[in-house]
Amino acid sequence: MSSHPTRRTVSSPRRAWLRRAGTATAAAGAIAGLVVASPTATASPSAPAPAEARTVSQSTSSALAAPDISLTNVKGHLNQLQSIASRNGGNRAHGRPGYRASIDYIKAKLDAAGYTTSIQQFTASGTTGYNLIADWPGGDPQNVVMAGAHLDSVSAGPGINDNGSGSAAILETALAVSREGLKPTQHLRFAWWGAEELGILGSRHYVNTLPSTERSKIDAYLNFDMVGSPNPGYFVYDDDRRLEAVFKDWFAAKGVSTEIETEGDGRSDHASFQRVGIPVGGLFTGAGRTKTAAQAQKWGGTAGQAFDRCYHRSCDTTANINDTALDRNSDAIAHAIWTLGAPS
Ligand code: DTR
Ligand code: CA
Ligand code: ZN
Ligand code: ZN
Repeated sequence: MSSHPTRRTVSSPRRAWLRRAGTATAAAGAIAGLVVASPTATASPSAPAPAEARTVSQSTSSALAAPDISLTNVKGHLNQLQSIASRNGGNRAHGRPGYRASIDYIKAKLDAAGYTTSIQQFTASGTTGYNLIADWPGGDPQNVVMAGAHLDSVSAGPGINDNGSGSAAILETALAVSREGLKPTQHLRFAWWGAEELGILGSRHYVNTLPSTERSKIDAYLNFDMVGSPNPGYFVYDDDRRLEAVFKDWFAAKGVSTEIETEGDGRSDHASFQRVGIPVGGLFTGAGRTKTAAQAQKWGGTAGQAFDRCYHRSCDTTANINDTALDRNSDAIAHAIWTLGAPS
């Protein structure tokens, strides 16, 4: 959705950690203090055996790297969201049964993985909407790292890239946190938003109804809206330079060049957090804009064609996904959670 809210910068001592984090390397180095224990809950059936408890000593020179996020698992979630849409009139839009079924699917996975989940109701266009909030128990409650994605589609189609891709990628990252029994220093919170397509309404409701004392604990909000576009670009939000660096450095280490996300200001759920001064970051693979020849040169794909020709159309199905882009972005999300989750 396009809107350009006035940005207010709210300084907060809690966000000093982000400044201390410096580059991603420094933050990643802090991960050495992580303690990893066997998960308390039953891991999801597709999960490998739980990791044995082990303490990563402070002296560990290399940071505790995030695990590989399985593209197969992420696409398994997309298949489920596709089936839900197919069983519910072809979409997962706000106010339609397919949206609530999508919420229920994701909540069930998180409950089984040991998350503390809650469904927040709100009204939009005269219909009940739902946000799903999932907290990973532990970590410093005064310092929260959030990752979010809108779960609603447009009414025209199943919304698999927009935004099943972001929803599935953060779901699988959250499940990996559980499988690894991660004990991050920061408190981790994941969110799936309703009614983004109506105007970023679900996340706006969440932020507007969050007490200011709770808002000030959120040190970073990471947004993932369209991360598997079929003719992908690799765009990184540039709203906060340290959050931007976490992603840029990771892609650079993989030999993938990135560009600054330029069409996003106010056009997705990060705007709800940005407008109250919370540092935001995120990833995007492109929507209706056309890929240039120069972009095709560095990223592959087709110049002169939209990043996602099925944007907001009925053809935004499981066939409308680029596997390499979805896999890379899922792994980048996990890297950001492991890095930002445990600054010293
Ligand atoms: N508003 C999103 C799609 C979108 C368009 N530009 C950006 C930039 C950054 C994130 C998302 C988007 C939607 O249609 O859901
Ligand atoms: Ca992967
Ligand atoms: Zn959309
Ligand atoms: Zn979207």
